[in-house]
Amino acid sequence: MINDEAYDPHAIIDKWMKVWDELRVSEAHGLTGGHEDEPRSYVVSMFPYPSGDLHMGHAEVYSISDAIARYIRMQGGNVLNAIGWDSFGLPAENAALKRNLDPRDWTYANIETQAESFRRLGVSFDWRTRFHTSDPEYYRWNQWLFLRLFEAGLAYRKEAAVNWCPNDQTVLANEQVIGGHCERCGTAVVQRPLTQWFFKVVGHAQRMLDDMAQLEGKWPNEVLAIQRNWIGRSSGAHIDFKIADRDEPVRVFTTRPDTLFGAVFFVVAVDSPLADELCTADQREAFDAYRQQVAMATEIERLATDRPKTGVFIGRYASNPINGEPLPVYAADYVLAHYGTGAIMAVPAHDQRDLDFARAFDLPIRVVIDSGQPDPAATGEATDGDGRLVNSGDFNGLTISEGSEAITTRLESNGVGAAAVTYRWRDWLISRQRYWGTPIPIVHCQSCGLVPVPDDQLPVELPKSGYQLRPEGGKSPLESAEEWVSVACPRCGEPARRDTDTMDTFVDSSWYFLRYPNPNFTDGPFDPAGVQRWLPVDEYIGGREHSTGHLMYARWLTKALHDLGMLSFTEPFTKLTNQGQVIMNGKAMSKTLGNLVNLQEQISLFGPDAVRVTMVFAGPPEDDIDWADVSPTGAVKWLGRVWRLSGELPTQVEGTADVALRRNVHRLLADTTAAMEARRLNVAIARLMELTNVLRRAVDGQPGAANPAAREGAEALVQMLSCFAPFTAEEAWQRLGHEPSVCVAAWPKADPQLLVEDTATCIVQINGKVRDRLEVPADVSEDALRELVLNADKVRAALGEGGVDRVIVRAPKLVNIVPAR
Ligand code: ANZ
Ligand code: ZN
Repeated sequence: MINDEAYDPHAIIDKWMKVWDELRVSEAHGLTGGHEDEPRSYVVSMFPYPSGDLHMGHAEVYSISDAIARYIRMQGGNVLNAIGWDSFGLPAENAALKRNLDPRDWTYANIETQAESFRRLGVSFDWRTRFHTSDPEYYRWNQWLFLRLFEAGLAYRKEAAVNWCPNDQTVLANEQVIGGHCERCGTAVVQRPLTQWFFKVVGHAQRMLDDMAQLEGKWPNEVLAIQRNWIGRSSGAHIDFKIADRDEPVRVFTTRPDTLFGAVFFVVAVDSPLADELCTADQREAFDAYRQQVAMATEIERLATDRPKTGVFIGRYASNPINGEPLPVYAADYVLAHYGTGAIMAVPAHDQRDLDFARAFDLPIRVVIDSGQPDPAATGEATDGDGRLVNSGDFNGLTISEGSEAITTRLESNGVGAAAVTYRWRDWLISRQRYWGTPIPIVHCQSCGLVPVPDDQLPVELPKSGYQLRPEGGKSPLESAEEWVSVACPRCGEPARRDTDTMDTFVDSSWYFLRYPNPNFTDGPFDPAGVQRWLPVDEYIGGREHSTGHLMYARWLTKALHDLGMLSFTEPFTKLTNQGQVIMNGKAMSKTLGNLVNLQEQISLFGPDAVRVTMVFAGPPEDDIDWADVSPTGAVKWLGRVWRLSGELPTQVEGTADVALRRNVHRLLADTTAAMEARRLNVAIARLMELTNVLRRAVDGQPGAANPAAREGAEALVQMLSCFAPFTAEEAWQRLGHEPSVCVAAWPKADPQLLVEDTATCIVQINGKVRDRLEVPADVSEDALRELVLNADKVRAALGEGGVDRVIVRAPKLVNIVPAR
């Protein structure tokens, strides 16, 4: 059969979108119950933010996640492949301010555009899950959850230093501070104390670490390592130091209680209230000047180890609880106010930062661990090697770990210390002085204080007018929405004011996957039956850049809701796959850089399937894709070859199936399956390309298009292809004579019998004398066998430099070599 029609990737889009909708091929069975016999699989890719139309990055994530979803579905899984939108956030508000529009209009128009693009990309979402976090029906439950956390003491308000741009008169999110400067105007950002809302996440730090045991081997190691590091567990001791003329002792955290005898001075964070309180009158002027200077530096600058150490003596002395020695108290910026207790005992001999400080301020240096390393006072290098305690009274001679334990025990029995663990992780600051987010459901009453909005008054909807109000002076735009702000106190009825902050959008995204199974549920944030059925998420797909943010928050909230009795599991995402970024000439794509590649344009040039295949074939999912290095033309050609092939196979097969071809087909089928299982999707595509070549040769030569093995191979190829190129696969399936849809066909299975390679023993003779025996494939070709034999070690050794005159090959059993003379 000759086929000279051309493959047109565009002609088939509308046709198959319609068929799929009619057949509901992408829908999960039994969203909130039923179909229990089908193994269920819940696939979620991090939901999109509607900043415009879909971009190349979206195309990558959803090409990957959809291939996974389709694969599991073909393996007989009942797949819920969910979609929704993360639709609150700053870009909408900024765009709206610029154009004087309601952010709703901008947001919801973008969502419609993206939804249409997803359909045209052929992503097999179950559209029944769809919701948007900016819908009052969704953020109502954000507020409800906030109130449950508030009641449980997990949401609280406190004063905290936040990023402040003195020029724009506004608070900035960390992401808006670029190298210490305001993203918009370039002014140096300063820290400013404001009263903010926090979620108390740190109390779960240890469980966040312990529960990683559930994720080991299923999440990328790198993400787990990043999270471990971010939580930053340190163990050691709390030690209380008495301060002259102060009742309360000051507590420090140390990882090295064994070095207590080496403490020669004491440091408090310059920006802590404690420093301010301890400073004596005659040191006041110097202290204030120093504090002012430090306020200009960022935390990153302050932590840099290579900075010269600065500080100021504040006129007081602390007493070492182990021996009563007086230690001068300094305020310095290398001690952070919010880590540990904000105060340290300084041991210059064994801590580099303390040593740098001691040398700058001419303070004594006392070695208390004999590690055999050179004297720190002479070298300027603190010693941190293993060794035994010296200059430490009756603890001399103990090892570091024995000394730590013994000193901690002594302190404990004297009531001035205890073993302790600290974490670097901080509580989550969730309030934003922004309009386009979930209003915090709290009323401030003069007499009752913080009063929760009663559940039956939720949602507290955003006032329609608020968007016109610019953030000013660190105040939320909502503060000027006077009519909205003034309410009667829900408790006493007196005039009161609403909280005018909105929640960080990461609150919205830390539980959205719980609502997908029943997005219209009205009795709670999520339907327990749906959660019971689908959760936890089996396959979660998204970027590694969310390691310390979203992925931490979602894990934390899951634990908090578990503790509140709302969830039965403690980890939300069983398996995580990271995808890389799509870049251009080594740089992130962006409008300002002018290197933005438009997805719709690529689709109209090459068709959705070729774009999808290109994305997945470019490398392992977690690698970045440089669009400058790839081109969908190769994918278009390949898809065209599959399509042509599918039109060349007669429906009537003839003869017996060719065994060699079947072996080849089944080997590639097994390899593709293994690659899919390992989520090496690029490798799976490579195998399918190989299979296409094998089939092309078979159809053009032996055993020919009518052989049953050719059809078997082509059907398997098209079925597997449907994970990556659903439109082309569907069309090819039809050309092969099948009813739609290939997406609900089963994944083909490799016949294990065809995978065992038959082998034969080949005898190698040189001049008629047996020199070697080789195990070779039973169906080895003469050429391949000649190669094998001539490269065998023994044969090469026997032949030496002389070369070969003649080789007589009788595949697979015998090869006779006549050497050159
Ligand atoms: C005495 C000491 C002796 C220390 C020694 C270290 C070595 P990690 O591992 O990061 O938790 N430290 C404690 N609180 C601090 C703060 N707010 N700002 C800056 N540094 C602080 O480090 C804990 C160690 O860092 C603590 O142990 C303390 O110095 C310092 F040979 O105490 B160490
Ligand atoms: Zn009141």
